Amino acid sequence: MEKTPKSLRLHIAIFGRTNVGKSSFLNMIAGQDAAITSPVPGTTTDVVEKVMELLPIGPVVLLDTAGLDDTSELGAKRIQKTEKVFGRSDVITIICEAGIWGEEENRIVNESTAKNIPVVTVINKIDLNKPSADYISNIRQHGIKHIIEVSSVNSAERTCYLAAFKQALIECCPEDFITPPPLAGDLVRPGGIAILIVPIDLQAPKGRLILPQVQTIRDALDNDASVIIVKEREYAHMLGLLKEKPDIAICDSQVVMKMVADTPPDIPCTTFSILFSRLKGDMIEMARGAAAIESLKPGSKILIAEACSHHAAEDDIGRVKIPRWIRQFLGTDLEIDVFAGRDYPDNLKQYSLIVHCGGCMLNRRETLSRIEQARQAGVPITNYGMCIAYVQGVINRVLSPFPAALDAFERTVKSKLRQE
Ligand SMILES: Nc1nc2c(ncn2[C@@H]2O[C@H](COP(=O)(O)OP(=O)(O)OP(=O)(O)O)[C@@H](O)[C@H]2O)c(=O)[nH]1
Ligand code: SF4
Ligand SMILES: [Mg+2]
Repeated sequence: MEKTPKSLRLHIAIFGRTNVGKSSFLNMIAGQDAAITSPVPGTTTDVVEKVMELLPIGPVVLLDTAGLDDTSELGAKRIQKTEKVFGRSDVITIICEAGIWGEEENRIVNESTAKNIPVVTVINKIDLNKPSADYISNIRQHGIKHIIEVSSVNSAERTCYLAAFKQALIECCPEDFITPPPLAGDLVRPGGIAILIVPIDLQAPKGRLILPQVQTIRDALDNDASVIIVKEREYAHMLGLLKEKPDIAICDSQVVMKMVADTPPDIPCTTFSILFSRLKGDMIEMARGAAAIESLKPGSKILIAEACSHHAAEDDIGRVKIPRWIRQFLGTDLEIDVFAGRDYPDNLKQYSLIVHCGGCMLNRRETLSRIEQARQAGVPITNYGMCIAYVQGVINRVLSPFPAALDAFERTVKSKLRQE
């Protein structure tokens, strides 16, 4: 479980004023000194991430942040970093001290409410100051149901504080963590077969499969199905050998045209990237976004957003191949910006379309938050897999295992045609 990717963990952000004991609380929960603490306000300057197993909730990441009232010279920069953490938080904990509640705490509550992120309030340092009934009822008046009282430096009581914190998390944990949307398990019957088509080209990492492939294999196995893994060249041959039709064929987007050409019409097929658009975000919104490609005009600006900053390969999918395929498809030139890593531009309105990577390293809330930012800016958003399937003319086929997404795509295409 130590190896659970970060993107699948419940992200618990720790916010509050400087010196209230945010880092001490993280250390108490983690049972080790993961973050530096000191009596000097402004000790934590960067986001500190601690991955751990918080049973029975499961794998989590605790995110310790800089205080939101930091008035030092570098304070504004730190606060900006802290605020970005909202975008990837599944649960927010506000650390406070008895008797102190003001603008900083209200800001956290308001932002969490606006983003629909559940809040747990932790009243810390109760060894110094016990909260009054009025103080607690004032917090409740802000709509906060989950309040616990701790002393982060009292290790004798750790078990008791930890239990209270877990209980609060279980009560407010987002539904998605309890029942995440399926990856591929609903597309293959117990006893059925999933064929995965995995190109082993120069970009494939040496000696291993990549995360989306591994997760899909695991999901099929969890659903008592069998998995056959082939390269694209062996796929048609393997289909010929099978006595029974597979329930689903799933390929890497880069070989989607070949997969569709080799797959008889009665075998459903899709791509890893499309599966991930459902698991991590909003598949229907991404399908609608693909329909916007057709309306791009010469000089339209496109944002290619990649969640990891990796060394760009010569024939990089985001930087080279997708821009080339879109330009070829439209027969026109376009302006293309590439953003990689945690950066996601603030001024999305300048773009006519966002094409996002599969987001396998992002957690669901972060992907949803990026989709929401696009929606608020009125910019269509799609992902690599849908974009590639669209420009290669096979999107209807690879969306057909998902009738609601296919319907959203077709309706958007029709309404765009009517507008033109
Ligand atoms: N008595 C008492 N002291 C505490 C408690 N929690 C933290 N402290 C002390 O308060 C001081 C600040 O703790 P930190 O954990 O560094 O606080 P922080 O909120 O992370 O502070 P910044 O990183 O500066 O924003 C340290 O001296 C801690 O030892 C507590 O429950 N009781
Ligand atoms: S760039 Fe996107 S799709 Fe590629 S590994 Fe990172 S998160 Fe996954
Ligand atoms: Mg700190």
